[in-house]
Amino acid sequence: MTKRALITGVTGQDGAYLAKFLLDQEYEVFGTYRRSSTPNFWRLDALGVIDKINFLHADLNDMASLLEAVTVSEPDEIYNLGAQSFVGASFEAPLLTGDVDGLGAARVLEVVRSINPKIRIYQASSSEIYGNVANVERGLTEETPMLPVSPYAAGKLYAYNLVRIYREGYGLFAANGILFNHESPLRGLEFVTRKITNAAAQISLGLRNKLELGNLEARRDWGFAAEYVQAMWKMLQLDKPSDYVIATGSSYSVQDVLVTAFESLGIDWQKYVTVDKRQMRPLDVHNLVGDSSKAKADFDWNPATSFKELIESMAAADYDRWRRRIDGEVFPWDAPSYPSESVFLTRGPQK
Ligand code: NAP
Ligand code: G4F
Repeated sequence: MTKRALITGVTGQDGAYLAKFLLDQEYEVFGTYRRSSTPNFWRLDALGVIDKINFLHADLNDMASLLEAVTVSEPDEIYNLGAQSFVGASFEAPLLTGDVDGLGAARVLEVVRSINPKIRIYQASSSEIYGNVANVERGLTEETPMLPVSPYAAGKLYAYNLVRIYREGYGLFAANGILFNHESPLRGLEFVTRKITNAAAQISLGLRNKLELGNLEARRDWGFAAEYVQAMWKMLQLDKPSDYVIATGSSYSVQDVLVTAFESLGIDWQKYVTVDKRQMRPLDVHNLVGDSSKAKADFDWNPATSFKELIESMAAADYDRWRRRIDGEVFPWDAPSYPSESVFLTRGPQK
């Protein structure tokens, strides 16, 4: 029988790659979206899946909309990817971030517990929850104690703990994927990798001449998003639910991203980059390195794309977009596309 999956945050980077992956596995895919004044379906358009998803209007802040989405879609699996996912913004909007990222997950768990406790839940947890722990270089595991240093991470840690509590207390099949940073050409422009690759592409084409960044010394364990969404799915196919670190095992600095992206486009980053204190956070995580041995042992997950390949592919994609835009080509993100009306599931008039 065809399996049904509901993805919150389907319009985001991971939502788009996961929707594509699940459609390729012949799932029926339902995705929640938020109403906004400008359509935000460009990633799904870019991956060619915009008209293959059943869209439900729902917000993680709104319990009624989540109840409706789960009732209508009757999923076998829920992937809770929706979040205010930008760590920097969580310092400006700590209450909203806690509500969406923390209480939002609680709402999803409660809906499942009350409607159908057999639904399997994937919770998008994050390596940010570790904060600045000692001996990072040995690799952070599922056993490493967590000490968040941002409102985003505090919200995600609340969600992480609730997943564990609902799993042990109510027997739900709920799993935390503790994913380390993962990027792609579909990454939001506010995140540092894409901010750099997009600026490098513009600079190399003479469209801009400076780039302002914050903490160049911060180090992250960066992998490729399309590989990470496969791990989400694998976690929900196991006999027993558990929590898993998903990471490459190597960390690189923001400066390494700069060097790799700019060199790949034949430019010298030092001529264009300045450090802007406004891009720095009140607290920052200095270094993250994950150890995903448990994922390898339990479901044979391995990252394949190297840091260099990842950053070079993002720089090349941004260069290609700007080059073609200069040549007059119109892209989904220039002229926002909208799915056909038939894929929106609405209540319609009262019977
Ligand atoms: P993203 O591109 O920022 O996507 C976030 C998604 O959440 C978007 O679809 C967004 O909708 C949606 N959303 C925001 N607020 C919402 C709300 N109130 N109700 C419902 N949906 C809401 O993030 P991503 O990189 O795909 O990450 C996916 C998830 O993994 C997030 O939970 C993130 O925190 C977590 N995570 C990401 C990484 C990473 O490196 N990418 C690592 C660890 C964990 P709009 O399109 O309408 O804004
Ligand atoms: O790209 P970032 O904004 O990602 P960050 O904060 O690591 O968070 C991402 O990964 C988490 C997993 O660990 C996810 F949970 C989260 O949702 C998100 O996807 O920043 C990376 C590093 C930081 O140390 C930041 O201070 O880059 C540093 N940085 C330096 N200059 C900058 C900049 N970050 C941004 N966004 N912009 C800058 O100009």
